Amino acid sequence: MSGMLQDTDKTFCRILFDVMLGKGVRDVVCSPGSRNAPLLIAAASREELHKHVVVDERSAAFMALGMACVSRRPVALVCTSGTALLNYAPAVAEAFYQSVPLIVLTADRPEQWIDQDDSQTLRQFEAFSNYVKKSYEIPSWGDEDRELQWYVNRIMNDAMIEATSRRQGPVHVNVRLGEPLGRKTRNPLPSQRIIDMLTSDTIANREVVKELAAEVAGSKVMFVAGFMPPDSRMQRAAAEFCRLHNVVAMTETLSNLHLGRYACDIDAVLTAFPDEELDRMAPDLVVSVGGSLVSRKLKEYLRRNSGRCRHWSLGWHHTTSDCFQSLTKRVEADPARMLHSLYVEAMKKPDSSVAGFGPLWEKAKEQASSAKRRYVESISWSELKAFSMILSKMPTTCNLFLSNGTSVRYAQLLGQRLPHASYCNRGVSGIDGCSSTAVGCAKGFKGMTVLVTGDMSMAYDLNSLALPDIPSEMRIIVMDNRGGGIFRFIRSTSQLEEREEYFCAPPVLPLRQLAAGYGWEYLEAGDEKELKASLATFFSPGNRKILRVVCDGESSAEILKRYMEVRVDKE
Ligand SMILES: Cc1ncc(C[n+]2csc(CCOP(=O)(O)OP(=O)(O)O)c2C)c(N)n1
Ligand SMILES: [Mg+2]
Repeated sequence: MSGMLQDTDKTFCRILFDVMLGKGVRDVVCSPGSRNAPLLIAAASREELHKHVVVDERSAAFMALGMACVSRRPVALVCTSGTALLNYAPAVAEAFYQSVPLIVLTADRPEQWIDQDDSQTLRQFEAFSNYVKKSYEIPSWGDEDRELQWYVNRIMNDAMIEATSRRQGPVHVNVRLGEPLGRKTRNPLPSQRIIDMLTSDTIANREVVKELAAEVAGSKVMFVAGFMPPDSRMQRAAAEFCRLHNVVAMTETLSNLHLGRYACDIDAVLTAFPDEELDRMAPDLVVSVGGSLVSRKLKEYLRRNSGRCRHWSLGWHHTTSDCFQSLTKRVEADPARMLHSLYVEAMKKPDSSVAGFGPLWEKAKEQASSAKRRYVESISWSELKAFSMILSKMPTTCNLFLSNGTSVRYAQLLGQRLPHASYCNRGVSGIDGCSSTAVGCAKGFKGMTVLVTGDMSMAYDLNSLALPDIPSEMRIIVMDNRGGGIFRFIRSTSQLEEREEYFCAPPVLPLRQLAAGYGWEYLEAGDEKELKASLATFFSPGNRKILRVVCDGESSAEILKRYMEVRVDKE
């Protein structure tokens, strides 16, 4: 998108301007200064932009306001550091209350130079926080770093979406810039990704939906579902959408979607084949619903293939959430209705060139699942074994509450037989209140609620046992592997000599005594035979029960690692 003129060598500034152009900005009101030199050069080198140079920032901002009022397009403002930006304040406040989109770009010094008696610096970040829809900050370092370039692209897209969506208004982007400021380049910059925002109003237009559905029909689609409460409308919509031959479903346990043979065992299939083979099977369109994902493998896979893939996120988000680094559409509308509409239209025009995509994954999934199943059947006493026994015996009428650590991951590996509903505190994934949240869930459900938790999480939230009126239909299974077992598994900590003392940190957990004190029946199992015997009565109605399952943490982590290494044999 950068024109033929020489551009600033500050890549971040070039990205900011290219995203603004892609999002429809045509006018920039520029005020002179040195700190903002890269921003002024970027504006000057873009022929598509009309530049208006105004020295007095107060008038500049009011003039921009007037232009945006009449053109109904966002207008950008560029000024230098220091008091310059404070002169924007009256017009920014007026724009906020008139709901006019102004894109306020202010140049700033690198963070380490703020409040250091260097000239023309003041605390700029969030200077307009009461009068803008959102404040952003661009760092002064990492101009060549691809991840930071993705970040700048994403936040500028978000800034433009904020300014122009729902009730419109000004946004503030504070751009930190280090010296040298006036250097230029002729190196081309790849064209910038533009993220579209579609609201219920946009998709009320049938032509828009038809166009989107045509794109779905012609693409290799991966449907990805993160955590969601159970919802029968969503269940129906997802089930029909995933019947399209060009769609593969990656639905996590916590999505509460039950798609039977249409769903993949996510971690099984993504660990059963070499990366190159999986990359050859990569989708070109990801359609996602729900919250954050448990599966690190799936996130890594989609990020690795982000260059060749578009991502449409359906549902309501508080910001531009670009987990797979390939977001191209935020569809802020009822996701079940959207999926249904896409299905109905896509069904009418199936595209044979992508019809093999679903079956390709289905075959891979079957091969992977059976290889992993054979492995699980072969293993000795371990957490993986214990989980497979527990989940196969748990009545499907139960609500399952999982704690963070490995519990939520094991359930996903082995969750083919899904319970009535599955929950976990995955909003921010803390181990602090899992048991208390599970008690709350039990209070809201007439049937049985089963909490499966780790020993550290249980020890953390012992107060949960003292909560009032815990229903008798509550069950707690504590997987006792002597502390944070996840740290014996994950790459970053598993090999550290500090691991056991500083990370796993086995807790003191006198569960038998606590159970007696708080009026719970107590069971304990340390091998397959004992677990089988405990499970025979554990899920029967009656008293509240706690089952402690004792496994060796180290060998369990090894067995889990080996599960991840089981590959599908070449035919
Ligand atoms: C409040 C809080 N503190 C720390 C963490 C980091 N953390 C994640 S998992 C974990 C260990 C959990 O151990 P446990 O409950 O025994 O489960 P396991 O890993 O053994 O399955 C810790 C400390 C966190 N998620 N939340
Ligand atoms: Mg543990």
